Amino acid sequence: AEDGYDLWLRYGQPGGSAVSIPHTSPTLAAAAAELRRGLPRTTRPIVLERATAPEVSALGLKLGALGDEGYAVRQVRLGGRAVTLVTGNSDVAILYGAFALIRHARTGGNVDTATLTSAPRIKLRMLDHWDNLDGSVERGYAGQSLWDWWTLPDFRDPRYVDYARANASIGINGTVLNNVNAKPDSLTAPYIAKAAALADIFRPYGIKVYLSARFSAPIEIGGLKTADPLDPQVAAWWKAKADEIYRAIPDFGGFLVKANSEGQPGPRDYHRSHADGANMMAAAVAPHGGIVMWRAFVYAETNAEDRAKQAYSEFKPLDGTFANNVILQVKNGAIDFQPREPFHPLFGAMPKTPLMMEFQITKEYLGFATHLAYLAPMFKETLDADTYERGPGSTVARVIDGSIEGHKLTGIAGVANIGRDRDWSGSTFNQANWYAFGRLAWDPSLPSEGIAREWAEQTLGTDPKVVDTSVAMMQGSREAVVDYMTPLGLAHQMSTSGHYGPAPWIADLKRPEWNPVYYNQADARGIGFDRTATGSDAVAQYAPPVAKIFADPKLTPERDLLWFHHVAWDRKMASGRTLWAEMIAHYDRGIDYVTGMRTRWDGLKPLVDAERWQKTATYLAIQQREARWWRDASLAYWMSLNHLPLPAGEAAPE
Ligand code: GCW
Repeated sequence: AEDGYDLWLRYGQPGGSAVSIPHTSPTLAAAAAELRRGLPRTTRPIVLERATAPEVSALGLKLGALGDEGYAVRQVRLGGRAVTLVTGNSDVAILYGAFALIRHARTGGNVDTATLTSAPRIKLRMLDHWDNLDGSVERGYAGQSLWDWWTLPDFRDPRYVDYARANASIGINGTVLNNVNAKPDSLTAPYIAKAAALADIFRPYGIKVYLSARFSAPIEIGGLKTADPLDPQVAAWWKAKADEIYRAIPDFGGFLVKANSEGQPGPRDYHRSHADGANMMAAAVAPHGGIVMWRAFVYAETNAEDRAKQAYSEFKPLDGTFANNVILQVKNGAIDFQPREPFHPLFGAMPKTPLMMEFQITKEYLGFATHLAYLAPMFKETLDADTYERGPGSTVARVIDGSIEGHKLTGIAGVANIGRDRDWSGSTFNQANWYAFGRLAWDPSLPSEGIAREWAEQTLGTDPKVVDTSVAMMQGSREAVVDYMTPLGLAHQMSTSGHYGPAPWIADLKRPEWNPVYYNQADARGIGFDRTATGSDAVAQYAPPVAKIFADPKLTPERDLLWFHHVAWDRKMASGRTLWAEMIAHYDRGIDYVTGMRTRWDGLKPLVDAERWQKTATYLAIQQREARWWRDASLAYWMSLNHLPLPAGEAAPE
């Protein structure tokens, strides 16, 4: 049975191409094995060799700027034979080239004539696992953690290799093994040994291991009285800890830190700044070439400021004070991975600090594993947004690829949607989000539809009907979720803590910013959060040309309207409808889209293997039922406030 285990690496019968590696290494051996398994039989032999090897450099190929990781595939004559050469400046680059060639072949390209050239635009392309040491995964919907901490480091589950293969095939080069809500134990000797075993497995695939570090670890496992970053004993403890880790993992990537956020300890506990904390830890890993990824996701119980403003307020004044091996990790939006958020105001606001993107691949707020939502259009929406940091064209993508300010340290992270389920991600279509994240991390300018197409061709087969139908389903699926959950700029209406299902009425949780009513601000008169000068003035955190648009309800795109404005129920929208009628139209449109996906998927029944077809069909039925639940529950609550009737022709909530 087809259980989805092979992800997009469904090779079928090996073609048995002739592949040679004049100089071998574990990475090149892996690349050759992949080509032998993954390619159809080719006419020309394939040679994997570095660009600096004499026989390759003698060819005088114009390879452009490949950097350390970029690859080139060329048809050349080597040693008197016509061959397909896969080359680059490192073995990992060649591995990426091998996977690109397989992708080329499996999406209809001809290997014997292939000419491919590509280099990643972003240096750190990371998966962040929110995996706990007890095997659970925070916001994970694909089963238990992949990491079997209990049997590591001795037992090296072959699945770890498949994880590395899948990631290398899309260019991911780093993995944070453990949850940002970190337990200090992850930094103890036994866990360092476990992490080292994983690092050994991932190394040939170009993947470095990183760990989330708990700021108070010097107290909890070091026996110190304080974790004050300016205390010399604390700094010395982290230095010794880093040295210990690097003895076990010589190419350890560094630390990811969630500090003073949602109850996590941090430098603010000692009245020190986030820069004090980050720089102290950065100094510990710097001698080894390590980095610190410091998260900007902060908001505090004691802070009455609009939650959407707090990260900017905290971090913007620190611009220019971070050590050069620190990178600030900023979520795509200012609240928390909602189905739609305007881009985070920190992008474009800290020119002297490298900022990396944090996307969420796991669908915490988009229906968990069950709802079908292809996230590339959402990722692209943020990456393509213009910050105006240095005038028009200063897109978020150009902030994070370092090109605006010339930063060398650049990065993008996705919170993984991976677990021990046979299909890794909880559903077939969720695999596409892992895939799309990797492809966009490599090149943020790739079109989301093109990514969907190549994913579908490799995952579901090349039958044009299957591919076209799947791509058509995927492309609008995230917008459908926005429509039936939180249309027109609404956010955080999910039931609190679980984040599943509608609960716009919740008002009684102890922290105001945990309550959906805080975000919708709905009342008899209207709905939406006033973030203009008459409200929280969050709009002022954007560059003036952007702020000008978001400050004016007439200029604000309707998709973001209720994020920035409190709007009367009878406001006239672009369609000519009132806001109330427009909201209903969006809820309905979302449901209709899901109904359409069901119909389309039904048409593929004869063309997709039974197991994956059935699971998807069942999930779509759940999604349709829950899309209606979202509309009906939301409308019932809005109607209890506005006392407006449903427009003529609209069925009453079931
Ligand atoms: O998205 C929210 C989640 C928390 C998460 C937190 C964070 C890891 O609800 O589960 O904790 O953000 O990003 O730190």
